[in-house]
Amino acid sequence: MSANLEKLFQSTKIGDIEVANRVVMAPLTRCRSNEANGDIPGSAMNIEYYRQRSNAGLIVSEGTQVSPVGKGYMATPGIYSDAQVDGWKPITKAVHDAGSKIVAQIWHVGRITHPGLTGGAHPIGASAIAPNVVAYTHEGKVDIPAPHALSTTEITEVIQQFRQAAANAIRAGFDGVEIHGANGYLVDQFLRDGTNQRTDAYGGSVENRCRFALEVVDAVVQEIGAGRVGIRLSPVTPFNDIVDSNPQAVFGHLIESLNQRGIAFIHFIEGATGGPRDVPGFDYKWARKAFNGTYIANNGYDRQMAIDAVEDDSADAVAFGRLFISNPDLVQRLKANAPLAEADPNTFYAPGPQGYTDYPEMA
Ligand code: 8OZ
Repeated sequence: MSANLEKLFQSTKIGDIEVANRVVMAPLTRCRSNEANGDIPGSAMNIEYYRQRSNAGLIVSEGTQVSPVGKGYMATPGIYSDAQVDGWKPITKAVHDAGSKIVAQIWHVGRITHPGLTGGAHPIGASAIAPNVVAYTHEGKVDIPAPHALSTTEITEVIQQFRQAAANAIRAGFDGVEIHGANGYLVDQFLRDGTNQRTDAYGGSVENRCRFALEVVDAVVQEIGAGRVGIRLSPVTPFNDIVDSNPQAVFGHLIESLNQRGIAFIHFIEGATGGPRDVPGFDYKWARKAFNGTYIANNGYDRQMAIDAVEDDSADAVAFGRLFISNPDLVQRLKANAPLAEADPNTFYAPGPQGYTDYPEMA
């Protein structure tokens, strides 16, 4: 190892997962699965996209829904059917062949969807409160109805879907899973008092609002082992119309409870998702010290910020999203301090290879 190789580029272990460097590819919704056949990933183009980015120490897959009603956008992949599991296999193989590791981001959108995306099923949520956001269906932009508030029996069924998704991820060749607990989707909807007004064991107190997240974690840990489980959290993001009166209290309790489970990592979106980092309401430095597992930092990092964060121990690893869209060889570029290409938002969710597999490697 070269004496001046920054720690960001040095190998480490994230739980049970050995990674070649501490650069993580963030989960990125790209809407390019085979929707007509049942939300199946694994086209030649999908394989090539992940293969190109296998210089990351760890790849977090795009969000992959744990059930049909857990889907909130067109052409996102699932991980509940055998055909979807088979679809993921060549992707995980290509990533491993290139020397990288990949975890599946297992995802339920909860109230952030519309029957036009779920095969007609009505959206579900912690409480029957409609989000002030729109859904994009094949019929265009539509308002979202208030979700059906899950009964406790239905909560148990959803937890079982997360457990099955984790088992499926391992069958598909993934190294583990990241539970999507961020950005106003189902797990987050249970955590927050803006979206959770339940009066049963899953609502009210901070402990009760954390119950669903922790039961999902426990089920997934039981299925695949704590060393292969992480969770993504966004304590202060306003994304998807999510609010809470005291994020420090909720996420403080959650992190201390996650410590008891010994999970591999927490992946923090620091600040507003894809926006400003300096949003008050949560102390990441406290979280970094309080959590015993790997701290993956995300949101608006550039090269120097990432190098400094790992060097000064405010993070173990740093995840990049948009930069990985437009720089397939991001780790090589960061190592060389080479210029970085800008991503074109017009092709983030467009079908086809344009803006997906056609960003060139550096000259
Ligand atoms: C952007 C567009 C669609 C989905 C998230 C899964 O925010 C997403 C997402 C982001 O975590």
